[in-house]
Amino acid sequence: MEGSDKLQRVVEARMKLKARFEEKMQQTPSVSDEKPMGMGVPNRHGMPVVPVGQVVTAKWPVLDLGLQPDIPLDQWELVLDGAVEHPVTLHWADFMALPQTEDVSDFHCVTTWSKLNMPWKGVRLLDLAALVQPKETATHLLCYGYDDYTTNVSLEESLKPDVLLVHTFDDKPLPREHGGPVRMITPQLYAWKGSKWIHRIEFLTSNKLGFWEQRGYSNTAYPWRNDRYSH
Ligand SMILES: Nc1nc2c(c(=O)[nH]1)N[C@H]1C(S)=C(S)[C@@H](COP(=O)(O)O)O[C@H]1N2
Ligand SMILES: [Mo]
Repeated sequence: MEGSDKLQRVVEARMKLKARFEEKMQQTPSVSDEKPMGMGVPNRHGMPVVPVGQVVTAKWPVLDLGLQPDIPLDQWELVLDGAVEHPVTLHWADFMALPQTEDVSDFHCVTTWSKLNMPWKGVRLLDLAALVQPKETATHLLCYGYDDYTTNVSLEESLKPDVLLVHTFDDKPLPREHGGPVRMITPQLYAWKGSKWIHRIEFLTSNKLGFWEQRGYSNTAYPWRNDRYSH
């Protein structure tokens, strides 16, 4: 099947990159290092700063598993379930009726490109969590895309105020190739932690690995610690 050939190639290319970085990683301080690794300060202060090993791009590359699902708005659903008090399935109008947040943030892909100052609009994960109320025992999220992608994020990271489920980029609907109608963004983590075409967020009581995490990508994925792969 064409789709699975493409997936195989994507996985192989990523695994090669991982092998390449493993040696480099041993030459750099560990993730427990206190100091952020990169130029400038971590996070945003209006300065174009970039984490170690990243190159700034003006273009916006497209990365996927060889499939770009097409979800009409009237069929779009967002399922929030798992370890929560009030599981819900949101339809488009429900989602758009939630508090809307605008933010400008950076995007760091583990394949070494960073795109800076991206203007987004969407709903804070925090606001979605507030809606469903995670149980005391909830520790992580597993996010599912319509393309069967999955990625795990710790609850504390996901609740940061710049973690959004975005529907608008640069005042226009988020293009399908970039995960529209709705994708998640995780500006303080490598971008694979943000599922494109997001369909479901499952709250977990223990960590579960997502697609790339099962293949050796980092659980934590901190760009400012060069924390690309699990070790
Ligand atoms: N559903 C889904 N989400 C995904 C991916 C994917 O293949 N499928 N790729 C991830 C990776 S590795 C990155 S860098 C970003 C890429 O987003 P972009 O294609 O809009 O640049 O989406 C992330 N989210
Ligand atoms: Mo990526």
